Amino acid sequence: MLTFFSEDSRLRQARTELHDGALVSPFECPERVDLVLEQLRQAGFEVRAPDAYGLEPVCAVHDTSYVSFLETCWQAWQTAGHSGEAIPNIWPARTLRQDKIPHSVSGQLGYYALAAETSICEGTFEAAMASKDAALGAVEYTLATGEPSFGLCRPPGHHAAFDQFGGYCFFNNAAIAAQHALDAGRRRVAVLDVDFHHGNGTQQIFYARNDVLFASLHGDPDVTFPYYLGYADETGAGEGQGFNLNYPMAPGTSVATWMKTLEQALSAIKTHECELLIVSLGVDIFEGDPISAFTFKRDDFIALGKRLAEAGLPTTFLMEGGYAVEEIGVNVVNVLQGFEQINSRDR
Ligand code: SP5
Ligand code: ZN
Repeated sequence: MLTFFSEDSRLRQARTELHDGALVSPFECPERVDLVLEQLRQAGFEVRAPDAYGLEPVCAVHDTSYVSFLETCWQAWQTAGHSGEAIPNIWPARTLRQDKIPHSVSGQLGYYALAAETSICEGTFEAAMASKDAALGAVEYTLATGEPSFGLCRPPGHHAAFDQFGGYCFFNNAAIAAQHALDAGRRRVAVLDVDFHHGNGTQQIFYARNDVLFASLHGDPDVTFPYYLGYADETGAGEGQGFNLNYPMAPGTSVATWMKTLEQALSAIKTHECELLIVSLGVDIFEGDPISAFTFKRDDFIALGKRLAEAGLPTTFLMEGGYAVEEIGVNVVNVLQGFEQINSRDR
């Protein structure tokens, strides 16, 4: 399967993540892409560098002031004299004003962040740009040819909302790709999110719209990040009513139950006549993932790929999470190879 990847994805090399009350080396590290690339090459998949698409497709789903903040944050943080990486430590919480965007970079960090684990450092903006270019390259290829593609996006995207970063995400690659497909004339796009964590950003961006069907299988937010979104009763608003589908599942849920739940999501995608399938592919559903709690084994990823191919739609896969670094490449490539086994058989 043709893969799109930009080397600039490596430019974010954060040193700190707030985890378990300590600053640790981030789970979302550049080595992740090395292991995926190695397995893609072993599988004989071509890897192509995407074009640079600039900021226009980003601003089609994100707030321009938010984008400017990301572009200037690291410089402003250093100018303000801080020594570590940029990490928020105050937010416009419920009892504070929601309508002020402070001048200070510390105030802006809280305003534009939805979580504190994700630091901003040198190269973060450039890597986020590279990541969305991989998504755009992949989706453009699928739109042009009908063939499946894989955007090796790093950093990931699905937690990034209209004007907030967090959960290792800055630009919402899946949302950017979905909007790009609509702007190219597709009438309805499905985003199927199989990452262990709820895709709160993708949900928020499309919540009141019926041209993007968002379906997400994830760890129950009652006990799992991002905690404050991803419940089953979030079904969309206004015109978007019925176009948001959440399938929260308990930590430890079996693969059999997960696959049965996938049937519900795929059946909704079928009923709603989607013309393109974007898969937010997080392989943190793997049993060995250090921060997640589902139970996929290596071979289960092949079965997942096969089942997604049976949906019969033009499909673009976009990399989201997956932190069992040694296994990430095998797990990703298993999904893509499983998909191709069915996809090529059917033509
Ligand atoms: C894209 C993506 O997968 N983002 C995940 C962001 C998760 N950030 C917070 C994780 C907190 C995990 N705590 C888990 C404790 C397990 N012992
Ligand atoms: Zn995840």
